[in-house]
Amino acid sequence: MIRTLFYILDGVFSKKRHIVRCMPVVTEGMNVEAHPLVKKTRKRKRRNRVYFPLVEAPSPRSDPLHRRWTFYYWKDNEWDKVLNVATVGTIQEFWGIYNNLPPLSSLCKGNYALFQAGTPPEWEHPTNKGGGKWIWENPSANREKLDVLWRDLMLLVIGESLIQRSELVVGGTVHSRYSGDRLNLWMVPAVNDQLQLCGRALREKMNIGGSLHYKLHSDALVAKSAYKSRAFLKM
Ligand code: MGP
Repeated sequence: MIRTLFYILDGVFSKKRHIVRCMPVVTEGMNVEAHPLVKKTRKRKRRNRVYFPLVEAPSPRSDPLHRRWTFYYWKDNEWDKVLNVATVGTIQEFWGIYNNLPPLSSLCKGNYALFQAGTPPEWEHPTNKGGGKWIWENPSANREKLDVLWRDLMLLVIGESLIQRSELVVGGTVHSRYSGDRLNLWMVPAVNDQLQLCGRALREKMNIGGSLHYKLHSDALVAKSAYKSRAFLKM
C-alpha cells in the first residue's frame, strides 16, 4: 500500500491571465515546508494552502507491474526543476496516483513524465544515452483530447504492449505548450527496424494522425532542444 500526502496549492504561475493548479506531491515523512515549490507559493498566497491525505485505502488486490514506474512533473520549460512525484509498482498504485494528479490540460504550461524507476527523463542518463524519442504534436484544436491520449500512452507503456521488445521503451512524456502540446515516447538505443515498429504501433494503438518524428537525444543535446533538433526518422 502506498501512503501519500498530497499538498495542493492554488496559485498564479503565469504573468498573464492563466490561473493554474499546481500540485507538488509529498510522500509521508518528507519535510513539506522545505519543498521549494511550497515555499515559493506560501509567500504569494498563504490562504490557499490545503492539505489532504489520500490514496489511503488498502487495496484488496495488488497486481504487480512488470517494471516499477516513476511519475514526474515540471513546470513550463523548467526541466531542471523536475519533481519526482511518486513511484508505483502495481496497477492499483498507478491508478491511485493518476487519479489524483490534475489533468495536464488544466495546467497552462506543464509537463508530466512516466519513466521506468531509476531512469529519469534525461537525455544524458546512461540508460537514455544513444536513444531518442518519438514526438507527436497534438493540434491545438485537439486540446481536450490531450489528457486521454496521455493516459492511453501511459497504459501502453506500463502494459508493455507497444512492441514485443517492450524493454526498448523507457518512458513517455506529455508537454502542454502555447505553441502546441506534444506527446513523446522515449526509447533506449535500438536498430531502425525496432524504432519503426514502435512508431507504427504508437500511431495505430493511439489512433493518431499527422506526422511522427524520431529524434536522437544526442542531437537534442547539441541543439539544446529536442523540439528544434533534426528528425532522425519520420513517418
Ligand atoms: P522540456 O521541458 O522537455 O520541453 O525541455 P520541450 O518543449 O519538449 O523541449 P524540447 O525543446 O527539448 O523539445 C525544455 C528544455 O529543457 C529543453 O529545451 C532543454 O533546454 C532542457 N532539457 C530538457 N530535457 C529533457 C533535457 C535533458 O535531458 N538534458 C538537458 N541537458 N537539458 C534538457
